[in-house]
Order: sequence, then structure tokens, then C-alpha cells
Amino acid sequence: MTTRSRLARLLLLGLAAPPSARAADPPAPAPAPAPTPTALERAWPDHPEWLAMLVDILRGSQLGPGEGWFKKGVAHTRFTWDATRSAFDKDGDGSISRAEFAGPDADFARLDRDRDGRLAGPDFDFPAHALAPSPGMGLFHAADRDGDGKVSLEEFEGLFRALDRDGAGFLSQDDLRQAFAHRPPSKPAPGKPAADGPSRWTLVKGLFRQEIGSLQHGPRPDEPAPDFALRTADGKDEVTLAGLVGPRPVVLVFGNFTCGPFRGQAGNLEKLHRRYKDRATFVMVYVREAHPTDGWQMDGNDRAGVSLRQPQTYAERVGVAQTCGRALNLGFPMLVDTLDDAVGARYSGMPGRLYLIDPRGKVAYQGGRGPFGFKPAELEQSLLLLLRQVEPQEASK
Ligand SMILES: [Ca+2]
Ligand SMILES: [Ca+2]
Ligand SMILES: [Ca+2]
Repeated sequence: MTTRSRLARLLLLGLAAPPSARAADPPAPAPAPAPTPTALERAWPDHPEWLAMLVDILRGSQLGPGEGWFKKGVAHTRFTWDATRSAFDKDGDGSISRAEFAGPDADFARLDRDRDGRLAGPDFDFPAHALAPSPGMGLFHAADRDGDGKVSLEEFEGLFRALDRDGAGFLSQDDLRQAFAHRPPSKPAPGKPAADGPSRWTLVKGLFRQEIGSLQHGPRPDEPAPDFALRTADGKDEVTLAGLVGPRPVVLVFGNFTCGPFRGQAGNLEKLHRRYKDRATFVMVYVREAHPTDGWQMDGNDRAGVSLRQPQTYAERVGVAQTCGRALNLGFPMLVDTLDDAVGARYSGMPGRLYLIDPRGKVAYQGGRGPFGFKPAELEQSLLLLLRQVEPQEASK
């Protein structure tokens, strides 16, 4: 709270005057030094994540990947390539062979992401951010017409028909090349916001309402995962993290309905759950809306029919969580965070984030801040390596 009140004072002073006036102000009788982004950085030399975000917002950033706290709020895992190589590479040749791994075939195959028959550094490289454009992402978004994060057969056929404009009954190379050509996003001129981008005020408000993310950075690997007690979306049960921690690792999924990129991950999350549901416990924590109509509204949400204000009561939040649950149809339980965002703030779970908790109740993997750091495949890698440690050896085959 001290940080917040200090900051509120600085902000009120800083945003009240245009930059030119601030620069020209004499030191007296002005009430306080002008809080330019540089002055803010000087006031907090340890440069916490929220400050990186605030400073970039004040400098006109529209919060793309690699800006604001996305520079700092990256994934942390116990299972880096170096740690994994030390544990498994017995002959010291710089890679892990199938025999050196010794776990189940299916696990080795999932870990060998580049499918060259061994585990090495490139298997531990992930795209710089979760929304990086690619032909596959273009195809996915064109096909997923109902926006539930999964492409059904009907949707795939619908896309085929849409692309087969002349009704030939087949698609040519050029049809697909043109439909999914990589087009770099148009960037606004330096210092100028995008024409349809959010204003600085909208972003500052979203920052301090913790809609665009939590002010804290969340627990890191080997730190105890903070316990919590939350009710399920159907209101029937109260679930504690302490009660979930046991012989099986726990996967915590933070997300909310108005975060389009989170909805787009529903298929990835459900596949992950189906693959490991007998070996790990999955639970979602429903958090504050990222893009309510009274905050940083998104056109994409309006097109998807997801337009709602920030819930003002717990019952209202539960209602939105239930709607989200029906739309995304995930096979694991959903808990709803309290209206004061107690759990989302503590875990830095807004607007979406992934955690892996080990059987001692400690964090094994903390995903990067959503949406750019939300990478189910990256969590899966840490989960597989954790399972190798915690499952009985006789399970190997
Ligand atoms: Ca080796
Ligand atoms: Ca490999
Ligand atoms: Ca769909």
C-alpha cells in the first residue's frame, strides 16, 4: 500500500501537466519534483516489474511483447537445459540420449521437440512470445469461428469452403499461400499510439486496477506456493491448495474470459490436461477481467460476443466464470478468485499465467506474464521433467 500511495502521489503530479510544462517548471514553488518516467525509475532503483510497466506506458508504449513488464516477467523453471543436462547427460556429450533419459517412451518423445532422437538445447527453446504470428496461427484464428480456442471438424470444413472461393472443390498452393501469408503488423511511428490503441490513461487505470496484470511478480521456483482457499465456480466446494498438493504435481491455470489470447489457448490447455490428467492435478483460478467494457475494451471481444463490465460483486464474477467455463469447456475444475483478487495478485496471475507446483508445495515452474508468456508447451516440458523425479522408477517403460 505504501508503494501504491507514493505512486499515486507521483502520478497525480506527473500526469496533471503536459511534458513540456513539466520540463520547464522551476523547482519552487512546485509541490514536488516532476515525476517523469526517468524520475520514477530513480525513485525505485530496484526497478520492480510494475515500474517497468508504468514507465513504458508513460513513454507511450502500447504494451507489445518485450515492452513494460514483459521484459522482466518471463518464465522461471527449475528445469532449465543446463540443469537437465547435468542430471541426465552421463557420458558428457552435450545431449541426452534415449537410454540416458530412461523414462517412458512417450515422455521422451514429447521432450524431443525437434524430433532428432536426443534432448539438447534446441528442445528447450520456445518462441519468444505466445502470440508470435505464423502461418499456423493465422490458420487457427481463421478457422476458430466461435472463438472457443479449439478448431472443430466443422470449423475446418467451413474454412475450406471459405478459401475455395471459386468452388473448385480443392485448394491450390496459391490459395493457401495468400490466405496465410505472414504480414508484419503495421507499427505506429515512434512515440505515437496506434490509431485504435488504448490511451495512456486507460493503461494506467488498467495497471492499478490490476486488469492488465498484477503489481507483484509472483512466487519463483523453489519458493513455497502460497496457500489459498477458493470456492469452485459451481459454488459446491471450497478447495485449498494445501489439499491439492500431494504425490502428483499441481498445474495452476490463471485466466479470465475477456482475455482473447487466453480463450485462444483453451485447446492447448485441454490437450495438456487430457495428456496428463492421471499424473497431475489441474485446476483453473478465474481472475479479474482483463478487458471489460469499463476498462481496456477490445474490438475482438465485441466480435466474439464477450462484452461485459468488470464484475462488482463476487456473485457477478462467479456468473462470468460460469459463462467462461461453458464456452471453453475445460475438463478440470475452476475456482473463482475473491473480488479483492487475493490469489491472482499474490501469484501475479492476471490476466493469465501458468504454474507448476511440486509435491512439497513448492513452485517448480512459473510461466511468464500473460498473454505473451502464457506457454502451455513450456509448462509441459517442466511437468515431464518433474514427473521423472516424482514418479516411481518402476513406472518407466
Ligand atoms: Ca549424453
Ligand atoms: Ca531433440
Ligand atoms: Ca472453435
